[in-house]
Amino acid sequence: MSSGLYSMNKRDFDITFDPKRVKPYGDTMNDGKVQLSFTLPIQADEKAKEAARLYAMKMGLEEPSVVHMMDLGVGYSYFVVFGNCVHTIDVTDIKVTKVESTVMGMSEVDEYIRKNIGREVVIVGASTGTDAHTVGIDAVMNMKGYAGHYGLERYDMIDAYNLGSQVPNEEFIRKAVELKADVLLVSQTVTQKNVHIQNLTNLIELLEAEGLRDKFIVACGGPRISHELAKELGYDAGFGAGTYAEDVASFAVQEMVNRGMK
Ligand code: B12
Repeated sequence: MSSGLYSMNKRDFDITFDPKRVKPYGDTMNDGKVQLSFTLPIQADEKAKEAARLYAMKMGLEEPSVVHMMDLGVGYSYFVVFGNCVHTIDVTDIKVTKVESTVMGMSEVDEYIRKNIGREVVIVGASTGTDAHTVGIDAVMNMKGYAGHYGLERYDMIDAYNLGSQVPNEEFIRKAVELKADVLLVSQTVTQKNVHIQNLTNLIELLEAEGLRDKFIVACGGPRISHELAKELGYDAGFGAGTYAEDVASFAVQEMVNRGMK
């Protein structure tokens, strides 16, 4: 039987979901359909289109089809390609390290603090080191928040201090001690040359050297931060893209209670 895009080959009839052999879903189970986009440093023409198709085939896609080509200027072309993936993934064998806390809403967090801590929780945050990006830490801390989720400044029972960006680690620690912080929040966006790893590591080393590490809950976040990475670097938790204030607030207050911090 021919193997055209809409032909009835074996895969079209295979509607069985097997968690040990998961494939991308297009319009039938296990069809493996994916869409990808990339740029080639060659002039956009028929030859470039064929180069894109052959390249997708070399990447392991079956029946690749170039559905869009765009001229990006002299000597560059952009493509969108559809194709069928043959690889499968065993999702029963995947282990992820994730933040273990129950996410509560803003008023629930306030109520939890009133009931279990009995005073305002002091949270100090900054984008540290040379990192100039403020939008991430603002999203979590600012009164107006992000995507309809209020930031920590809005919480009745949280005293939130956003120190802004490019805050040296030494200055961050000094301010945290001065404000009697319970929780430190670090934002890192730039990851070029692993600058975030160096900076995040340096903060923990400084805290340890000053005997302060255990005095604070320390969490970090950013588009390329995972909980796993954060734990590896000595943080209590790490938060990635799509985090809201309530995610980190819930973690921090529950962790404070677990540790008996009052
Ligand atoms: C806006 C922006 C800027 C603005 C920043 C303005 C400002 N006041 O922040 C300006 C123009 C200044 C800028 C500068 C630079 N930028 Co810039 N910038 C961006 C851009 C377009 C958007 C970032 C953003 O605001 N995202 C929106 C926020 C809401 O998302 P977020 O940061 O991921 O935050 C969320 C989560 O990650 C999490 N989170 C973040 N922090 C924290 C902290 C905690 C504790 C928690 C719990 C959660 C959390 O919660 C947030 C909400 O969900 C990105 C590209 C992109 N589209 O992402 C590039 C980007 C981040 N920039 C980049 C670069 C390289 C730079 C420069 C180095 C460029 C240069 N050569 O000068 C400089 C940085 C200089 C420096 N010293 O830092 C690169 C980073 C590449 C890398 N991996 O390192 C990107 C990805 C662009 C790119 N594709 O190359 N940038």
